[in-house]
Amino acid sequence: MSIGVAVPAKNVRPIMVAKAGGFDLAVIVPTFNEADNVAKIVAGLDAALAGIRYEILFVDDWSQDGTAERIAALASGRADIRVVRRFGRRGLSSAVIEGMMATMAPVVAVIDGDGQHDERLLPRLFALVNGGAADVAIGSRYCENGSTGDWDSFRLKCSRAATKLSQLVLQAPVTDPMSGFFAVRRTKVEALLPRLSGRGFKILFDLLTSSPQPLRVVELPFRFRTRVAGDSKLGAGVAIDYAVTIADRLIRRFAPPRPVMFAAVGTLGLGVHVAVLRGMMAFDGASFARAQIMAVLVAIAFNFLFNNSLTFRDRRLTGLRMVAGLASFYLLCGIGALANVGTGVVLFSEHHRWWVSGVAGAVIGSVWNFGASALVTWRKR
Ligand SMILES: Nc1nc2c(ncn2[C@@H]2O[C@H](COP(=O)(O)OP(=O)(O)OP(=O)(O)O)[C@@H](O)[C@H]2O)c(=O)[nH]1
Ligand SMILES: [Mg+2]
Repeated sequence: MSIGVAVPAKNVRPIMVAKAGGFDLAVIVPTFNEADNVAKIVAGLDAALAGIRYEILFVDDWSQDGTAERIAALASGRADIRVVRRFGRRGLSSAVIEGMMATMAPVVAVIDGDGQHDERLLPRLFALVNGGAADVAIGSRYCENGSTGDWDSFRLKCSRAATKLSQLVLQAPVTDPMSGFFAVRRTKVEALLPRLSGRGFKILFDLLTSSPQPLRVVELPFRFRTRVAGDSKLGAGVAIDYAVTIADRLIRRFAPPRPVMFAAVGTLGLGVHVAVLRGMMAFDGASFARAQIMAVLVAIAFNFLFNNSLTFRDRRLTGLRMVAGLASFYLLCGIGALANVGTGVVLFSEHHRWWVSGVAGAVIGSVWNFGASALVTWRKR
């Protein structure tokens, strides 16, 4: 297994030990319970990639069927096979991203660990990216001469529907945006990293829809093989994750600018405020003061949650940071309310026009809330 130094073993090919990290291509192989498949994958890649300086990087999510042990045996005495093992983690997309970031090779490719992708296509995918003809080169099941192989009609229909749906958010037509078989320049992925969702199964789709400029894509056909050993990890969760990703991208694309979104959330928050106030007074018999205090607290929390998920989704707070963020948002909105009342009172004492004073106070308060929360609660990190 590679530790970054030359290993003088019999079966090490000389080209691989010339320089630690001197690979032109890293083939990322995500695995989860693929023990009976990994040897074939390595043999297939070795045969297909002769003449290219490549390393094979497995990312295994703590498989319990001995996958990592089999990989270790294959890697023994070879500097060009490594495994990244993740404990307590699952997720194909995140596994692939972490694999890509664990190599210094300028071009990274992804191939399934169950033998369904035709590794003989890899040299051409590599050449397209390495030579600069494409940002991403995809092995496609749906372009001319491509094939999904022996899928039953239900799976075919689901895959076709998902592919059609994806066109809603793709910037340029791609026949197989859900392919798990592609090559890409590593620095491209690095640049897109902060924008990737990293969720779910479809890392290629994530990459294509995260780029502000359309990526230059070339697709080459291949025939999807039937899984021989091991079990499929496709399930209902994958479909749900996919739907969430599409919704996420639609919101990202059509979301109005931040201040407009903040104002829209604030307007909804006003509705929540009135509903809580009315509810507490009508059903709980609370005094106006108590109901108003409760309504303010709930409305601020509502605004915080929605702004966190929508307005500042790119700086979204989670876990403990979310709790601290809510506290700071309460504080800032409190100051905003004082600014609101203060402005109103001063204007009213000068002009005696109640509605001008009221609206001016509200505008000042809202502008403060937006500006201060952008700088403090959802500050750039
Ligand atoms: N590291 C890691 N790998 C995963 C995970 N889920 C799936 N994989 C691997 O990703 C590849 C694709 O998963 P598959 O279950 O084969 O998905 P598929 O090819 O779309 O479906 P089938 O045609 O039914 O095999 C395989 O090599 C899996 O072992 C995961 O959570 N973590
Ligand atoms: Mg598979």
